Amino acid sequence: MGYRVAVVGATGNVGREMLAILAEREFPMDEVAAVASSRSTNMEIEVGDSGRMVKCKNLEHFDFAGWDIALFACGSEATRIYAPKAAAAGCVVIDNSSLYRMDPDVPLIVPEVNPDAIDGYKARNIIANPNCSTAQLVVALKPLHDVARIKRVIVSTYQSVSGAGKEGMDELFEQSRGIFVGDRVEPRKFTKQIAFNVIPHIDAFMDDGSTKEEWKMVVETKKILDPKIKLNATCVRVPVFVGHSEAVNIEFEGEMSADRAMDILREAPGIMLIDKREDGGYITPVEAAGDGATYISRVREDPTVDNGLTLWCVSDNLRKGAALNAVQIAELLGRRHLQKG
Ligand code: 11C
Repeated sequence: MGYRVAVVGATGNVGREMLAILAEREFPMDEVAAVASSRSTNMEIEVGDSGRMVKCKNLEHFDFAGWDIALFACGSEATRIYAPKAAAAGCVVIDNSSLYRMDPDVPLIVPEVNPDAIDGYKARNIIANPNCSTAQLVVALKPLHDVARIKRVIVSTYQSVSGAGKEGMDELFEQSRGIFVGDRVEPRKFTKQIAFNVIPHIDAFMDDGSTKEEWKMVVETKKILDPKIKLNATCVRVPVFVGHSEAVNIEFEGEMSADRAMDILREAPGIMLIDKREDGGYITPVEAAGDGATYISRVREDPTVDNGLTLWCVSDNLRKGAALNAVQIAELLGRRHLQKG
């Protein structure tokens, strides 16, 4: 006996990945519903590469009663209206938007990092999925923090355009093409030209001069991993289609050599350490795209502080950063709270 699972926002970048990952991981489903806005009603979409086709249902009229789990990937506006309805109907919502992440009654979960926090989900019947740039960072930090306690993290991100949805990907493609054929494409989704450029701005500006993407990395890392960790982020959009990269500088309370860190990371869940200290002996986003791992490369000591370490961290932002993490949360929920059969 399996679950009845609804994917809300099924036609978007993350929703499609959610369907694909449910199929790939053979999540036990008796039924899967692809739910989307009225524009997509009756559109046929494939569940990953399974050959199984489903017709999109209209979110406005979808009855969540009798559905066990809803994976939401439809943005904050629709989530604000429909997630509480789904939760009230007895369906557990796993939400990919930022809406509920900092709600004290909503667990914010990365299964490799804070699985026990899921037990609090019953307060609202909602579980939050973190921001993509936070998810891969805490997977990398957790095993090191367990050994030598992290005091401070300085992170610079190199975030792909798929983080801004299909429109972001289309803009990079069309602008790049336009530059070659002499047909200028003005920025629409991004504030400046993204093709052959980098933009030090993701999400809205905050009063202190940081951006909301940077703020999310701070507060989400504290909620998931440890409120005592101090973190400063600079988030940058780069002309990469899929895969977020991060240059991470970490200051520990205890000793942490590069060799010890590599031994720890090699054994840690969700991590692939690729660090050959030679030409090409590291991972780039092109290689991480389509995969579920958080890749770590370029591990080295930082001689400018006591117990300092620097590393490079790359992951597929649509997978570990969104859809895969959501499906892993569903698996954890199934094991701990919603056993079937
Ligand atoms: C980006 N990280 O790359 C964002 C996308 O809070 O879930 C995800 C935003 C979020 O633009």
